[in-house]
Amino acid sequence: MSLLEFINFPPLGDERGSLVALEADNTVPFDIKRVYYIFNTQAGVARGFHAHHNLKQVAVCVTGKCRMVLDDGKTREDVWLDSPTKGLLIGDLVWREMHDFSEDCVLLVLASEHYDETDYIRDYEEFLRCL
Ligand code: T46
Repeated sequence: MSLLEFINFPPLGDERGSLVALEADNTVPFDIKRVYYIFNTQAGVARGFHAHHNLKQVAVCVTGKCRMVLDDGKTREDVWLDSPTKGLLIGDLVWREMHDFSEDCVLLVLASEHYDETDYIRDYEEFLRCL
């Protein structure tokens, strides 16, 4: 089974343009406790390189693109997030890296929990031990 679980957000809108609605427990399969976005990532910079003990997230590039790598300790897969209607669901205990940000990239992330630094696993060997 693939690690890549997508959520296709239906584009709403009309002749004026498009709109995407992200709704907790509906288009997003959890209660959203936190929203953050990553922008202005400098050329050649990669981010992430960690996993979480207890955090579900949906990531979507609302503009621009970046390449998301997911790794569950057995399989490593990557995907371009390059559409404001393409969400990627990231579950617990999945190592993630973000690479190849376009200059205009805005990566929006919806999270199931409040920010908690103790939830991060930032060492890959420790991540493997947690599985
Ligand atoms: C993830 C990927 C996709 C906060 O204070 N509150 C927050 O909610 C977040 C997300 C971060 N921060 C602080 C912690 C650091 O001082 O912002 C700084 C940058 O965070 P970090 O280095 O963790 O950023 P990324 O891009 O490596 O990872 C982030 C999320 O932290 C992470 O949960 O899954 O994006």
